[in-house]
Order: sequence, then C-alpha cells, then structure tokens
Amino acid sequence: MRLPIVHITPEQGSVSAIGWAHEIRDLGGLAFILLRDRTGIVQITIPKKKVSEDILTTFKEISRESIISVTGEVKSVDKAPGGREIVPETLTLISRAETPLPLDVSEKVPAEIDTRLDTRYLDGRRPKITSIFQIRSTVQHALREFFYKHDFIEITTSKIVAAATEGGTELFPIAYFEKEAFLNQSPQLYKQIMMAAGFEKVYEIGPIFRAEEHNTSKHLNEATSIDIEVSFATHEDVMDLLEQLICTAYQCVAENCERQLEVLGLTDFSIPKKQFPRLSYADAIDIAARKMEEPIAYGDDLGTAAERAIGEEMGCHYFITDWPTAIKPYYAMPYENEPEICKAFDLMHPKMELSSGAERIHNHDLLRQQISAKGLNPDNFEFYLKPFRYGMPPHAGWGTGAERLITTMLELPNIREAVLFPRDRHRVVP
Ligand code: AMO
Repeated sequence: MRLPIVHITPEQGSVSAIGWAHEIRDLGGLAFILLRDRTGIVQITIPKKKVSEDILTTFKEISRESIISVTGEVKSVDKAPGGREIVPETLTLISRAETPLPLDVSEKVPAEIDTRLDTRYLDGRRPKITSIFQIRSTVQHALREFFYKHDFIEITTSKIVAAATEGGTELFPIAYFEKEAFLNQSPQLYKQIMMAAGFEKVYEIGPIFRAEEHNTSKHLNEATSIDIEVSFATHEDVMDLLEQLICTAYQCVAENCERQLEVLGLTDFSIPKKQFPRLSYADAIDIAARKMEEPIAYGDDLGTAAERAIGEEMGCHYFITDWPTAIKPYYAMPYENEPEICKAFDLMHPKMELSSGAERIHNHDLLRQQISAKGLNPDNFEFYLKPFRYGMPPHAGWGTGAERLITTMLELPNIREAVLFPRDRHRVVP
C-alpha cells in the first residue's frame, strides 16, 4: 500500500510518494514541487546540479495538477509544509494535466459555485471540499452506528412509486412501461407499512425527489432523507431520539474530524445541548408576528422569513410542536381532545428546518377520512391503507434532510455545498 503523505516523516529515510503536483516553482538552481494527496502536502526539493538529467527532463514536463510519483530521502526542513522535504532519486510523470486548468485547485483564484460544481473532479481536490465530504461520511457513519446500537433495522424501499406521499404536487413523473409512475418524495408510506409488518424500529438513509420549482439555497430536487419509524412510540419518544441523534452526530464529528474542522475554519465547533426547547406552533406564530414586517397569522405555514425570525429569537436547535392538523400531512395524529391540533413536530436549526415528524394515525377509518379531508382519493392509497386493517401498532417517526444537517453543522452558505452532484431547477449535469 502507498504511504499517505501525512504519514511521511524524516525518520523514514527513503520513501516513495504519489499524488498531484499542487504547486511548481522554478527558482533557477533550485526547484520545488508541492506534492498533494487528500491527507496533506509534502515538498519535493530539486537541487538542479545534484539530481539526474532524467529528473530535470521530467520536471520540465510536469504541469500543475499532474499525477507524479517520487522516491527519495526525506529530510527535516523547518520552512517546508509538515517540516520535511523529499530530495528525489526518481521522479515520474504518471498522468499529465492539460493547461489551462478549468479551476484553480490552490484556491488562489476564487471560483463561482456553478464553475465549481461543473468541475467537481478538480473542486473535490480542494482541502475544504474534501473536508466537507469526509465530515458527511463521518456523520452518516455515526447515524448508522446510533441506529444499530438502538436496535433499528435498516431498510431500503423503492424509489419508483405510483402514489404521492406528501400531498398531490411536487412529483417527478417517469416513463414506466405502460403504467403511471413517479420518483418517490419520501419513504413515508413504506416505513409505516413496515410497522404493520412487525419490524418495530426501522431506518432508511436514501434519496427523495421533489419537483419543487423554487431554486433556493436550502432546496434540492434530489435530497437525502434520514428516515425512522418506531412502533409503540409517541411523538415525544421520537423527538427525544432525534435530539439524541443530532447531538451524537456533532459529538462524533468533534471527536474524529478535528483536522477537517480546522480546514473549514470551524475552530469554535460546539455540540448542541439537550434538551432542545419545545415551542408550540401557536407560540412560534406569536414570535414571528412580533418580529416580522409581513403579516402572519395562526394557520399559516412558516415561510423562510418566519423561520429566520423565530430562529433568531431561539438561537439554538428547537422543536415546533402541536401544529394545526389542517397544515400537516394526513398521517399526523390529531390530539384526542383537540383534533384541530396534531402530534406533529418540526426540528429547527436557527437557520432552517431540519426534520419533520409525527405520531401517526394507526386507525384505518380515521386515516381514510384524513386522506379524503386533504382532497386526495383514498382508493389510490389502497396498498398503504390495507395494512392498517390487520393489526397496526401505534407508531411515530420522522425524516431529516441529510444535506440540511451538514449545511447547518458546517455553516455552509448553500445546500449545494453539501452535495457532490446537486440536482436543482437548472442542473442535471454532471
Ligand atoms: P418533509 O417533507 O418535511 O417530511 O421532509 C423531511 C425533511 O427532509 C428535508 N427536505 C429537503 N431537503 C432539501 N431539499 C428539499 N427539497 C427537501 N425536502 C425535504 C428537510 C425536511 O425537514 N414524510 C415526512 C417525514 C416524516 O414525517 O417522517 C417528510 O417527508 O430537512
């Protein structure tokens, strides 16, 4: 196996290293190449009078971002990155990069996000970008470990479906032989069916597709949803689980990604404190009405301006609970004594919504009624409704946007920064 650059030390004597030519400097009698891999940078120092003709010929052919390999003695040098340099005994050009480069990897020349997304193959070489996705990988690992420890079963449900879950709009139709089909908006119906199937605790981390027209810094047309569903649980139970999970994800990043956080300039990275405040929807509306210029009233959805106003006041992660039944999906359980309010919640970061969830209706007739009340045809939901007739346990769950979790955790200016190949209103390539 090759030696990652971060592990090269002067004590090793002779080493071989391989990576990208990050910077090339020719000072006449002396030349330098900064050799980079995803772990770091090491300096190759070429004293022209002391190295072979072959090395000098190869040096002339190397362009920035070419792949090169080197063997040679490692020496301590104070001024070089990591305090060491390699004086080459051999130098090989393995894969030459054309010039000019479509993007400056060294970040000396700033680039627009569109250019960066078009050239992820270069953008991804930037330490900041690598760090974002290393942290995302750490978070997903932490989530899976958390679910495994809490006895969840990981499920994978179909993304090709015949029915809408979150209402009748925002679906991408697809050509599916002679049938009408869509890309799934949420695993909602399937995770509930698995409660009927007796799985008790399930989770899925997978894609969701939303044909939302708006092109904003927090919406994607293809996002990753972290979904759970738990039998014999209330909305309170799954809210507790959610805040525990968020804290665990932050904790895991703090413990394992110190270098990446430093690269991103997040030296004051802090772990959210439990218990997150629980604010009722009615109180949330009061705050928004007080702080916002535009009018807002009980029964309105919370738009971006309202979310910002309330988030500013709260200043930390918080839940909005007890939503009007009329503005939450049909599957949310209404309070028995006050059915115009339901046991639904949103988890909010001061900047945006992270999750939605609810205790669900487990009574077949009530669910049918709520589907009709939303103007949907219950006959189209027969595959979903039928399981409610054969012993459906009470259950609750939530869905959390993975990209929003990363965007808020790393204070990224745009959700697209948390996705390798974002899909938005204008972008389907690459
Ligand atoms: P909801 O529609 O609120 O709830 O989605 C849950 C979470 O998914 C993320 N999300 C998005 N992220 C980026 N771009 C989008 N277009 C987008 N749409 C959603 C958000 C959001 O909070 N079935 C319910 C969940 C449940 O009750 O279990 C649902 O899908 O972070």
